[in-house]
Amino acid sequence: MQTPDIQLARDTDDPKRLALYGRLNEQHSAPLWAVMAQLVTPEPRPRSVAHKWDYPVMRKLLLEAGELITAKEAERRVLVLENPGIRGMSQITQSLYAGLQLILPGEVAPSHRHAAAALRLIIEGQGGYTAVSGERIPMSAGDFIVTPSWTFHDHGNLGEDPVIWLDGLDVPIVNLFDASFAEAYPSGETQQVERSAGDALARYGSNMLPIGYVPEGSSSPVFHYPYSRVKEAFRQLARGGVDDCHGIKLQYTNPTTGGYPMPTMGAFIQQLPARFNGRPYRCTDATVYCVREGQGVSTISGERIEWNVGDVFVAPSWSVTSHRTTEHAVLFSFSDRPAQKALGLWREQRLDD
Ligand code: GTQ
Repeated sequence: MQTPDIQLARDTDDPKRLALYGRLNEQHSAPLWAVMAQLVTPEPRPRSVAHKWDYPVMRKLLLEAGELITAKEAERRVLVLENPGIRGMSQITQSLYAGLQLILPGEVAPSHRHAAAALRLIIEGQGGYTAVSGERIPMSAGDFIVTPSWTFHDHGNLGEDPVIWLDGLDVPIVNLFDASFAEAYPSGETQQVERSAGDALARYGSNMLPIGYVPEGSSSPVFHYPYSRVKEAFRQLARGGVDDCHGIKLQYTNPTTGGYPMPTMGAFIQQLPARFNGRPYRCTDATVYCVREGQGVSTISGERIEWNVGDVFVAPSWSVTSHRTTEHAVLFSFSDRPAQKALGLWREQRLDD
């Protein structure tokens, strides 16, 4: 068998040791002591870096793509957001994929399903929908939508304007386990509509459950988390206290369990009051933010990131992060927190100013 051309361990000049390393290499083996420090690090050493994707710039490029390729031809017309520290991997963090998707009026992105779970945060446009489990979920700006693993989903735009949203998928996690499957919907481009819009939200998301309901699977039976409900909650909560790191921060839940909407990805939304000067914080889940309202500045690992509505920015694992605002702002975010918690890996730390 061909020995791959690998970098031999170089922790020494001792010719005897180097000769041993050569013979180890021939046996597809290597000395742990030469790689231990990179392998078992005292704290996270992410290759991904803090970065912001400017919405007006990305929006222009996305609309340009809209003139060059149809949603049907592309299957999904998406600009992948690639972390500058790990280019070419289709990853925004070590464990997550993110992209900006465009559907033009009258277009359909054909139905398919895959092992990877997806979440969406609608950025702009009226009249878009995602069909999941026989229900067409209407998309409004600020809505959070989940597409659990292995559920058929197609997207469409019945309105008159471009519809743009942020996609988050757990593709790198699925591929870490070499557990990827995917297939097209067997009959036609769009799935059969079997339930009226709002059915799942009424059934499972109204502080009640159908009598005799038994949870099935590990994902939320609610696929749609309308922004109008988030706003209502924030209006009420603004009368109370504000966390000194996070402002008023809520996590989206599976209402039947109180857990995360999906086993691999968690999503959050936080309201930061005007003139908020947040205390620094870090956690082991690298976090992707999308600005929903307002503007502000986040400092991530000492780097200043100024943000406005629609911008997407990412904080790597364990990077010290703080948020500041001049005006009222709302940040959506998602991460692999449920996966880390399930594996007993998640840590967080509040730091002093
Ligand atoms: O909407 O199904 O950004 O399958 C990447 C892969 C979106 C989707 C993406 C996908 C989708």
